[in-house]
Amino acid sequence: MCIDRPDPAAPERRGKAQVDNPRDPAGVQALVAATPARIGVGRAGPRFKTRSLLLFQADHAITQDALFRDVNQPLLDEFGLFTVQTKITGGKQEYLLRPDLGRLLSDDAKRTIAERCVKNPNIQVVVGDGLSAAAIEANLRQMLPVIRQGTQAAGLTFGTPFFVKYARVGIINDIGDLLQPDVIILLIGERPGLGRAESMSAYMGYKPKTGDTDANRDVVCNIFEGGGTNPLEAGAFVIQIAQKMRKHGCSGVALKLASG
Ligand code: B12
Repeated sequence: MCIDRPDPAAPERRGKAQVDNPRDPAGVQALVAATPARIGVGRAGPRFKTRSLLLFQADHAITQDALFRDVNQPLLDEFGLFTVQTKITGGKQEYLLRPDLGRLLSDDAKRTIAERCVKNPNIQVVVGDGLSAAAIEANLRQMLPVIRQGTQAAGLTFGTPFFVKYARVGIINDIGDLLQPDVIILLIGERPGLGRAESMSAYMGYKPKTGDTDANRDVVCNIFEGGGTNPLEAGAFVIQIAQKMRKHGCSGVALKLASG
């Protein structure tokens, strides 16, 4: 006897209208198919249907997996990315509770980066796990080569890329202080939504340094295939932004004001 239920999160089981006896079945189905939002789910008395509840729980599990898992080491090896760590020492639990420590490089990390990386590149790419390992795994393979090629095609120098474990966006400042690049591009996993774990962001800053805030940064967000910003296009786009930053000598709000 098999007591397993089919996977409620399987693509073919999503996107089906569950309203009982709708007046316009095709209309409800078209609405449901048009969005990943949980609409047209029907109800069992005042409660969710079992199917909605199971999908909700499955999607929550996908989110937790993306958040608590480490980025696949062979992927980092494939791109020759060495790993350094922030000041987080107590695993993901501490990472979630202490964003301030995720914005600072450990002393070991500072030493390793200073030893292994080219100084003063035009473009410095850094990869960080952030809030989703799945996001890095889904997009890095496509996006990193495009950034590298785009940098070379623009006649710019490409710094030594590396991986930061337990990273927050503010880590850009410490790296800027150490390597003094023109532009840092930090590829980092976004906070996962329910069932949507593969969304990556590229946070960028011009000559970042201690004391800079998000007002000094720009972000290309929602990078994923099939509905988000395509990673190949995003790779080309971040190079355009980097060139704009270098032309105007600034980033973030100042860049908006300078470039109109
Ligand atoms: C969480 C979040 C926030 C939180 C951040 C709080 C915190 N300490 O974590 C709050 C609610 C404060 C916030 C505010 C804003 N946010 Co917000 N945010 C997000 C969200 C949902 C997740 C970000 C994430 O996972 N980051 C990765 C983790 C690892 O980073 P972190 O180091 O933990 O946290 C930093 C970043 O999240 C960063 N950040 C958050 N939003 C923004 C927006 C910009 C323009 C920048 C440069 C940085 C930034 O601030 C945190 C502290 O440094 C994204 C949605 C998405 N799809 O990414 C939107 C998103 C990034 N935010 C967005 C916007 C527009 C804003 C605001 C400008 C809104 C406003 N008009 O005030 C402000 C800017 C605040 C700022 N930091 O300067 C947009 C950016 C669109 C774009 N391409 O420019 C997004 C994509 C949402 C959206 N779809 O519109 N945000």
